[in-house]
Amino acid sequence: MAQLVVRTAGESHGPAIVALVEGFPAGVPVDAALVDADLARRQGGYGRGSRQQIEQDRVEILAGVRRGRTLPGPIVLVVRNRDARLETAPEVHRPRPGHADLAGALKYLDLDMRDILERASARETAGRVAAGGLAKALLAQFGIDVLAYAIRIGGAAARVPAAVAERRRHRDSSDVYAPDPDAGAAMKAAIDAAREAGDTLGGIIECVATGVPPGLGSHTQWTEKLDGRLARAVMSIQAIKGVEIGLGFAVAERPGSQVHDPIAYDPGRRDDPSLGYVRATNNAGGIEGGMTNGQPIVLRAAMKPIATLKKPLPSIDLASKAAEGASYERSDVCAVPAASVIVEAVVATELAAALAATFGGDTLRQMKAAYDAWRRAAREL
Ligand code: EPS
Repeated sequence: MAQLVVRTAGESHGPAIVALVEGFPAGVPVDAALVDADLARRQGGYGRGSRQQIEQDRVEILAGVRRGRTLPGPIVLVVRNRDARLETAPEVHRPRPGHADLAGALKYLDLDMRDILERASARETAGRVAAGGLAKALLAQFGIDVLAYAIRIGGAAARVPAAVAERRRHRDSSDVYAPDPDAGAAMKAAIDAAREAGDTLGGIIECVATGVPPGLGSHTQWTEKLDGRLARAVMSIQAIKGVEIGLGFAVAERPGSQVHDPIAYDPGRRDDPSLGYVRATNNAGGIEGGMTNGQPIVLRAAMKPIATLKKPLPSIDLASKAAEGASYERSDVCAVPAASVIVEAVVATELAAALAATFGGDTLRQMKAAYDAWRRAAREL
């Protein structure tokens, strides 16, 4: 069984963004409407720019699904670009600080940075969100749920309710995808102020995965450690500059007695994902030794402000080397809400890959049988 892997292809203004999903178990029911709902959420969120008024992202399943179920074999997902004008899009000669422009121009010895930005663009994440929709469909079969939301935009922070269902309810009625109904106004005001200043704004996204059984990932090889895999997946999202799990950077300030989560056993909770091995705190964020421990996975990502500024930062013309403002066509002011949808998708994909690796990923049926057998044995341990 091949490892579950997602690859994408496509340029921001090319004909389409494509995702190739390999190693996905056969027999998983797939609902394209649910994928489309995530694609629509990714396009939305307060602070998005005018490109999203042009695009209407929908998934087309070109291969690997029949009669609503995944087949054995690769899956191809396509999201068409409406603003497809790759051949005629103007050349870009003034690199934007913070974007891939300058590093890419020097790497590929190319004065026209159009060739770089087209693939560096966050439009690529439409493919990762589409693939994440499949991953979520697999996880749902095992009662695993992944939820991400914006907890900070610029200086405005959200309160995070204890109940995950409450977070979801608030997020789904929030323009900024925040879990706190009282935070939206301040977050939107911060975005408005940045827009008026010709500036952009970043923030922090939190992601929680519930229903995750213990033992996903592995302590045996660094490449298989789930915290490492999640960090890589999330850090690879455009504009993400930091990832933390559980307490994250705050572990540095506390002694061990205030970091590690004491272990107790409650036989009444043997049917929980924790199998009854309860923890009063979850500072580890659900991962110990590179493996899930039965507690919810908690991860946060810091997103920098978007690099394309209406009031451009100082830059140069790459050909003449003369000082000039960086290129500007149009841009989002803040894409933190959209990025929360992407974090949710890539975390779901990594968890689906770890689940398939642990319980054998040829077919859903085989995975369920292996999962049930393991659970029975674990309860009797
Ligand atoms: C992006 C630039 C903008 C964003 C784009 C990411 O596109 P354009 O140059 O066409 O205005 O809108 O994001 C998307 C198109 C998207 O769907 O997320 C960039 O340079 O990264």
